[in-house]
Amino acid sequence: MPTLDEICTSILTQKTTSIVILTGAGISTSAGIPDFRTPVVGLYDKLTPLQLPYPEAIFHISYFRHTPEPFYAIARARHPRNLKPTLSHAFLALLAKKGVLRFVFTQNIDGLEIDAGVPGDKVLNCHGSWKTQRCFKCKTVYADDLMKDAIGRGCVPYCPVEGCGGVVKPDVVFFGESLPAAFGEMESEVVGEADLMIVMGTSLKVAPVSGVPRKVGMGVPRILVNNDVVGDFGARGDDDVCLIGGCDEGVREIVRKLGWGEELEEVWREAVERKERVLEEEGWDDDDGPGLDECIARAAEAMKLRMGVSDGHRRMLEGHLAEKMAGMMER
Ligand code: CNA
Repeated sequence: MPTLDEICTSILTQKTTSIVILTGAGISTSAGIPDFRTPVVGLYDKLTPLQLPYPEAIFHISYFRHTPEPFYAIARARHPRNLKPTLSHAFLALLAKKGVLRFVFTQNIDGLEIDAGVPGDKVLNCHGSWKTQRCFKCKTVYADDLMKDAIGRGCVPYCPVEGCGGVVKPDVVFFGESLPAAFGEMESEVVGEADLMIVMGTSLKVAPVSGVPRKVGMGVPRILVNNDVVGDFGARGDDDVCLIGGCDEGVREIVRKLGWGEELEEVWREAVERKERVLEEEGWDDDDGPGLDECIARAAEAMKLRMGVSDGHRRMLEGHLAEKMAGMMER
């Protein structure tokens, strides 16, 4: 059985040189951005006052295209640009620096892997990213400063192209949209080359990305770093090592065994300082604007005023998307 010690020895002796990683919202919660599904503190439970037809609706393209207001009402509090990388993001950068990182599939849209220093060609944002945006209708790119302004005011931005007026959408893959073609390509290319798979901070509830860990070859060790056991972890018996608990804590345990603790702290400190400089240059301020709970409360009030429209949408979507509510969500 490959214990964590044996896996770490294999990395240190350069027998393990092709680590493939899959990350999710759990690696960014310590940066202050809630995940989706953790009870009470996760976004889905927090959204209850908005009385959405189902929580995922806020990120479902069928809902967003007609009712983008809830998304933009909470965007100020969820916008990832004023966030700093966590220790777990720095761990990915450290693996790259050590030359053992093959690839990172991230489901996150916050861009913190790149901010931490992971080379761009080693990361795929499977669900897109919030760094750019365009008109949903005519696809014209929308300017960053206009987006920043709209998010700051909690308003829905619309396309300025004459005769268009479509709603602007961040380049995030909403439920109901296709993943970038690069996902299938990279999955075929790198998963078979993995000599270690690490899965961190994901419920593995969103297909098709949730299938990646199952595609790693039998006999290849898999490490799960997560608050709970997810997917088929444990089913491969000896090949699965589950570090159940916080991502940052799990990472500290791994690097302690590798003897890379100090180096990790340094990579992390540099990444945070780099991001702080960028935020200062761009004029993002951690403390300005309402938090998520306040944004939701305000949006709930505003939606009450236009309840007729919301009820209509709710009835339509409840019928149209009922099957999406059960079990796994597919992009
Ligand atoms: P999820 O379904 O909310 O699951 C998160 C998982 O991480 C759960 O199993 C939690 O128990 C676990 N978890 C939460 N916090 C920690 C922690 N600190 N340490 C260890 N485990 C933790 O989120 P997934 O990523 O699995 O779902 C995919 C969605 C979430 C993607 O489409 C993302 O775009 C979306 N999302 C992204 C962000 C982000 O970019 N930071 C934030 C929230 C949601």
